[in-house]
Amino acid sequence: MLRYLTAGESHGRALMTIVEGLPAGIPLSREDVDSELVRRQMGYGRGGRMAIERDRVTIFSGVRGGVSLGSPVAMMIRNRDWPNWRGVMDPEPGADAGPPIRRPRPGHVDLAASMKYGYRDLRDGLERASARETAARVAAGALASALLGAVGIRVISWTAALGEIEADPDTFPSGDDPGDLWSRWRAREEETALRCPDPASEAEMTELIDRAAERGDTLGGVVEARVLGVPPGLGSHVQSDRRLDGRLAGAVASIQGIKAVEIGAGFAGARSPGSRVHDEIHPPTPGDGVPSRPTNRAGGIEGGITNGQPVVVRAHMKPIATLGRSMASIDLDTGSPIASHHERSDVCAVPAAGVVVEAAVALCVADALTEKFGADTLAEILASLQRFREGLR
Ligand code: EPS
Repeated sequence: MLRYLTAGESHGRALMTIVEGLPAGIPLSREDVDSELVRRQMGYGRGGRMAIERDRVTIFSGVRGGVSLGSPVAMMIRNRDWPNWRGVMDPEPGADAGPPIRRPRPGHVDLAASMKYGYRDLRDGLERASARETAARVAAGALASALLGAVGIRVISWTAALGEIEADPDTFPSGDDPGDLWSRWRAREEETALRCPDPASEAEMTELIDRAAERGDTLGGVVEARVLGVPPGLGSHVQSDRRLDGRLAGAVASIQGIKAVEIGAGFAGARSPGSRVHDEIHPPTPGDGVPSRPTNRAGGIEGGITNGQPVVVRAHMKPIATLGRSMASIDLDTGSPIASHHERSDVCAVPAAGVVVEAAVALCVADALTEKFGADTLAEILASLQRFREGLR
């Protein structure tokens, strides 16, 4: 129902996205997108590029007078670094692209893309594989979040671990009111260096980043995202590609650097007996047709369908593949061992990844929402959702 594409190279002229299937009638402004782009650029541990870029969107279509039209929304984010790369990245023939990169970096797309596409210059693959592309995903996700926000669903995320340092789960944002929790954490996250709710762990994490930077090394971590106010009934058990857990895992694992995705208890659940994993079912609180659950180890999804509990997704990010120092590699011209190519890069982008995970999750949940409750207008979705909730009581 709701789908999107992105285009653009990291050091090309711009990044673009087209979002198709966004219902009509959603209040939407450029500022709604820009504020998400700004959040993605924050966080200790980013490299020189973040000092250059000031991501802002231009909306070309699908929105009129601050309201979505139901038609495709086309958006563009200019790369401010482009003038520095014009010669290297110019689409026109005859440009001076400079010497080709022939020393693949372990962990990056370099080697695999050169074998698949026959690239001679590894830049032909790395430019598109770059996590710069996530700016366009975040722009697309901001539209999905506007739809979700209009029906009372909020997506939040935070840094749960960085390198070997785990934040204390007791510090994670909690509360029953999605809007209130969302705005409280939004206000708090601005004061944090790493979008981590645990100040003691965050101090250790920033120190770890400093030490990695000194060594020319990089770090990964874990992001936790929660979808609050999500109704039961999104996704389906009837076919593999309709299961919401599979769709979420696929969307999140497709983010640059993400190597594992957990739903709810995830990895820990696999190591525990069923009696300590499955969430017992208790009668609904009066006035609410949704049976209550004293725990939420399922992460809000059972059988591929939301059960009315918050959806909990954890994304595990590997360390950035571009290091400030070299690793063993080969020269693709001679096949002989040589140190890998290294470029200016980030030390750690886990805080930014959290904002990207939010976008991916929002797009997935908004897609499932329109599937169940209508895809043409916001008014239709609101009415249908209200009828569904009444039917549960
Ligand atoms: C990236 C390498 C760095 C990051 C970039 C992702 O860029 P550069 O090679 O220009 O220094 O800063 O991330 C962004 C530009 C961004 O907006 O997030 C990579 O190779 O993935």
